[in-house]
Amino acid sequence: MEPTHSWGPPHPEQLGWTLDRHILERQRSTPDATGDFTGLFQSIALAGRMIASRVHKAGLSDVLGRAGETNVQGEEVQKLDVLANQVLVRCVEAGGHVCVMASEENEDIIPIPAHFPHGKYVLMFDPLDGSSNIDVCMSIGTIFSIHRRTSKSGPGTREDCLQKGTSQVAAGYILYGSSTVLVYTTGDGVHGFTLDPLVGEFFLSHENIRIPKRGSTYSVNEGNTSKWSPGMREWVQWLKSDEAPGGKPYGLRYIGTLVADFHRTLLKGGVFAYPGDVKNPNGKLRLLYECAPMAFIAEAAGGAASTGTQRVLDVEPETLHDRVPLFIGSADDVADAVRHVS
Ligand code: AHM
Ligand code: MG
Repeated sequence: MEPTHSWGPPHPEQLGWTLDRHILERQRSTPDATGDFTGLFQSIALAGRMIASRVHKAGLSDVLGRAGETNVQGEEVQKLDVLANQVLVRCVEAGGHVCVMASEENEDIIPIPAHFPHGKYVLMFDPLDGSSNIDVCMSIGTIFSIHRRTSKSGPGTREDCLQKGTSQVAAGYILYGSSTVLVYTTGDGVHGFTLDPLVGEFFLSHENIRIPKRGSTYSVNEGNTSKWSPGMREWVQWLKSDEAPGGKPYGLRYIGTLVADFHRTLLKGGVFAYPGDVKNPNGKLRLLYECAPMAFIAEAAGGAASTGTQRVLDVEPETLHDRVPLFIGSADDVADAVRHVS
């Protein structure tokens, strides 16, 4: 049975539409599918459920606070960052679906131990996005990006990871918010699933998400205004004026967790920006673990993602931890941003 409507209370017959079933239907309709993608996805969803369970009782177990290290980005690592990273690696490495992984938290690639088979996919992730929000019970998330390997066989390489966003075969995120929601795309349709924590399954809740062509909110850390370029300042000033599209100022919404800010933008429209500034010309967000996967989702939902001068999906990564400025969301709002900042 095809699901009959977009999100809202599920039709009783849709109740059996789990994430597993959705991915399996896809596998059956893909000639030559081996089940590897399905297996990989099941491992990611398992990791998501495990992380969600830790996140939702974080205050009760000893997982809040700092781990006492800084990561490759020079940022303080939180205990939950470490835990989420380990959970993802352990859930995926043994499946035989991937040949290599890379994480925002690890300086170099994460090899698959030699005693496990090496598969045809490459998995990259930000295990816990929005770290600064962990200790204050705000929404946080996991972002993932899947490519096919470019090397022939054996252990995967750094080059397998350094692929443009356009080569992604799938991307998604898991938002640990008031509900846990997994959103993914394989490039043709964006679908959202909500975790029923008692059943322990993700159920289809947001079918074929389309981002509105234009929104009425902007999402940016405006505390950085003094470091912005004149074009960036002009754009935000314009959005806050009666000259803004719609004839009235846009509203400001900023959580400080990309997954949460992007999820709202995806469902309601508008624009999220993390621009470059005088100190950090490429901004803060990482191409491989944050910008490219979100750009893949945005475009598949009819939206857009730009660095201000280039389509995010066309950026060639040079290193595992490259950063790029990000303007993402409704197509018309992103076009306005690019007009001002480029
Ligand atoms: P993280 O992956 O270490 O948590 O950092 C990325 C986060 C994004 O989720 C968010 O959009 C951004 O950092 C917020 O940064 P700022 O606090 O500078 O506004
Ligand atoms: Mg992040």
